[in-house]
Amino acid sequence: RKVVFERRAMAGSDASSSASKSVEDAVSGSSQNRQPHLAEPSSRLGDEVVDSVFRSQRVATMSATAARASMVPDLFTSPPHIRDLLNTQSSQIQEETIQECLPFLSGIEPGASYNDYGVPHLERKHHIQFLHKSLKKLPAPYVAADASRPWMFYWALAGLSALGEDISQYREPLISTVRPIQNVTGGFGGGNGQMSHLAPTYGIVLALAIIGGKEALDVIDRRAMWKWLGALKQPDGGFQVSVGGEEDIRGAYCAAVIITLLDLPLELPRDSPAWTNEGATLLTGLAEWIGRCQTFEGGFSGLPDAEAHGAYAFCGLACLCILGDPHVMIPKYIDVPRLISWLSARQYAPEGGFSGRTNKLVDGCYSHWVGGCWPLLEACLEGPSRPSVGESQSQAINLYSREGLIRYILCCCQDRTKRGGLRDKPSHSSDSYHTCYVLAGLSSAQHKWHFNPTETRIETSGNLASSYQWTCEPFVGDGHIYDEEDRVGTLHPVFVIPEGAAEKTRAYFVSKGGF
Ligand code: FPP
Ligand code: K
Ligand code: ZN
Repeated sequence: RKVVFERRAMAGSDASSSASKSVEDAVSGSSQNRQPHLAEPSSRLGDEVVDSVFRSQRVATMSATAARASMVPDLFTSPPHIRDLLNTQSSQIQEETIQECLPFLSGIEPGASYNDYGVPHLERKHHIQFLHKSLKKLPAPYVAADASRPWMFYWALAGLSALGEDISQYREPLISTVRPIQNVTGGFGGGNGQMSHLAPTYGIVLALAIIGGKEALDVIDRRAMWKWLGALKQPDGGFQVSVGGEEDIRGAYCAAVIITLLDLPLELPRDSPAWTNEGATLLTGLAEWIGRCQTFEGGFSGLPDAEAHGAYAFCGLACLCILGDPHVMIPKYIDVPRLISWLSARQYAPEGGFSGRTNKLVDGCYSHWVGGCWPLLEACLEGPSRPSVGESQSQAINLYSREGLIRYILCCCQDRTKRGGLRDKPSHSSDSYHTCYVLAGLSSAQHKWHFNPTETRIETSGNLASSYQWTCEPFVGDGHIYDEEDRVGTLHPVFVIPEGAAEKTRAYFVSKGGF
């Protein structure tokens, strides 16, 4: 690999480079203690002397660990070249985060097993066990997460599916658990007796779609759902998340997912706050409303005129990709170059992962919220795929470092103890939310999606049929730094459920027809 050769050459010729330091640190295992940024001239000179005197000895005793570290490009083992010199709490915790991640990225964890690229394997068995456990009885402190139970069904089922695990054992318990959470006035709450909210409704609809089958899908009262969505639709085009609740871009995305998967009619109920005698629908003004969420930075905020955040970028882009074809809808409503600029600034080095917003820290869950934006944007720029997708990968547009993301995920986000699960960053505990979205990010980095209307799998004559026209293949090219055994399953780039599940759900409701 080009970068590795460069670094080896530098270690032989210019001992003051940080590259030679990182190999040395890898040998001594002292990366954690390195104070990389303001390297004082005196200690640098010291390093040079030590380096030249002991180089031959060091090479002779170079352990397997150091050999491994030398497989990792400098970009992921050295402190960044450009640093924030303004000392604030933000710049301090950024520096701490780099120091926290470097030992994991350098492949120097003792006793861990690494591949030829200095990347640890996916601890599939432990992550599967972790997710199964998350669906059993939880410790008392989880009472605070009671209203998030529907999300937990989705996170575990999506994660287990991505890991290749059979989930059919959960069909009956899921059906009997979610049935009483549905309200007769439409939608699902966070638990029994709670008012309906778009977030848990989205989680339950996706969980039922993953589990699949007539009995599961028939739990959903589509007519009541349609009435309730009418009550949430606002005259300015957006959706409230609950009746009288906040109007935000989560609501827009969740509503669009539900409308298309359940193939609901678009006409507004007569008592909707958005009803007009000009025939406004559930979708009127929605794309324009999302366009208003793009901020001066280029990202998306939760509602117009607020701060851009990665989670909202995914909601906005995925919603536009439900409302129409990516290459049509995204450029029509969004300043694409400005969005690419903001999204690109979310990927950090040496960490390799994504942050959620300007001046904040990398976090594993943004592997999906930010990482999941790339396939949608790449499809926007590439346009509809021609039939021979396999050949087109060499000309495919790649907007981010898949290698960086995969390194962050496999090196920093895995709890590699027997607890398993994936996490925000090494200092944080694994949980099912991060497990789901880190795996979703890994899946998307390992695959190449095409918006491919010529290979449509279902009848597209109905409303909102764009999102059933995606096809996928393994990604080939730069960033293939994992072994085949560490590949995870494919998740639909818009719905984030296993490939095929959205198509089946939609087909089932289309075949059922109106209500
Ligand atoms: C900031 O948290 C996080 C947000 C402002 C939004 C989070 C929203 C989601 C993750 C999902 C929304 C999507 C749906 C479909 C409901 P923080 O300040 O703890 O994190 P940060 O420092 O990384 O910004
Ligand atoms: K965070
Ligand atoms: Zn997170």
